[in-house]
Amino acid sequence: AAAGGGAHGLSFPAGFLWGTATASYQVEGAVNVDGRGPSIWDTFSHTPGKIANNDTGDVACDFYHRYKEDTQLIKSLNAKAFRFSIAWSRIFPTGKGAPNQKGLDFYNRLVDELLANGIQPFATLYHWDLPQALQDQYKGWQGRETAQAFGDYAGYMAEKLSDRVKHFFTLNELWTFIQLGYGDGVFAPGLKLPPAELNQARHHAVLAHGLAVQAIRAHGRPDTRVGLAENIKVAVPYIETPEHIKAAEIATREFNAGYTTVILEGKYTDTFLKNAGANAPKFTAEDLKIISSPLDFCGINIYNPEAYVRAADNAEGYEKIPFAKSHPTSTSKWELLAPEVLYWGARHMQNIWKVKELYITENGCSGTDELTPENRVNDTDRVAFLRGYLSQLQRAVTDGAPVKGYFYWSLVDNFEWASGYGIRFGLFYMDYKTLKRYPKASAEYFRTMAQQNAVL
Ligand code: PNW
Repeated sequence: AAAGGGAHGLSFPAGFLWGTATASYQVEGAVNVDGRGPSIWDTFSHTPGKIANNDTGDVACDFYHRYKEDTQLIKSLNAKAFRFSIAWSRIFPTGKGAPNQKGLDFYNRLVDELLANGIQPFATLYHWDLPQALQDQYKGWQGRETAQAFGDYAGYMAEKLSDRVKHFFTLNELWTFIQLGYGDGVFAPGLKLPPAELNQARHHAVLAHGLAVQAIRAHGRPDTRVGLAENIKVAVPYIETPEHIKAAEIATREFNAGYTTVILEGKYTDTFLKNAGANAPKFTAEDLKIISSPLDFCGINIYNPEAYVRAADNAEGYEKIPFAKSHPTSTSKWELLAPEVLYWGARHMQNIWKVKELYITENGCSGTDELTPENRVNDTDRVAFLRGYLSQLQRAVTDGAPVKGYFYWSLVDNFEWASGYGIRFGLFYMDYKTLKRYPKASAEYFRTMAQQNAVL
């Protein structure tokens, strides 16, 4: 057998970490249990017309009570890592002030259960369920105070969990919760802010990331490691020649100017500031230093390319090629399928920003999964997705990209935000009436890949 891999297939290096991911509001349920405070997603999902079918996360997958059963599912996949998120309002019901021990105890139990089963916990501190009190008091991310409160909460979590949790992520997908929540109004808190205010909210989010990095360093054990989990907007070179690859790097840097680029470079790009003009965010040099606090690793969530690009003789140095109307998607219409995005996402992180350690913190495929009378789910689309995307990831690693692990989104079908329960990403099918979990064909596929450490 090849080093660390199977006799057949495309092998990964020994020690490559296989995992799956979830997020608190999408799976936990138990929203009124043990002192949890309300979050903006409780408010949003209970506002009629905001979520498909008016679904809410009130019960979700009841992970709060079934985490032991789900730990066994993770184990059955041969996964050695699990990425989950902590509900801020379980720990600080109003976002700050006195901590809620019962909320902390849940994450203590979860972490202990994972470790007892040989699964490394990777904890995300913010996956969009902002305490409602911070929305009411400070207008959420529009207020600089929210960034400060996040830093304090992050430090507290590092102090309490870093004896057992060695990898923390600050914020999950800044682009998504800022753009969709404060710009387009389709995610909580459902705002459509004008550009200047949107830019300021985004600035507070990147600032919160930096403050959290510093707080985790200050309060965590010396071996605590911290990174970001951002859905980097990837430009894919439409032909893999040096000129188009260069163009894709230029484009990727600009696509992420308000997020990953400012975090990793410590400044907003000239083009970003020029385009924003009078609407540019207000910030200090000290802010930029905090925002760009050094990281131990980067997590990237990747599903689809932002664009295919080609080199161009214009001021930008690149040109987007519009997607064909017939470009295939998963059942999520935004998820334009392109396996090579995983290759280029990893390579850009390495080539543009010299990142030394990377994890794919999310990647997954939504489908129309149905349970057959024999209790099977024949998700051939997801199996094809995994083979295609993982082949490209294996190519990236073979070419030297420092990718140390892969987390499939998601372990189980769950509350898919504004799409409710109708869109399914899981390796396990959720029967929402009984809350029984059933392995899909893709679970068997994943389990074999993880076991052989190779794409098969
Ligand atoms: C990510 N878009 O969300 C999130 O991190 C997960 O919580 C989510 O379940 C997963 O991807 C699948 O959607 C996104 O509209 C939601 O471009 C929407 C978009 C992107 C990412």
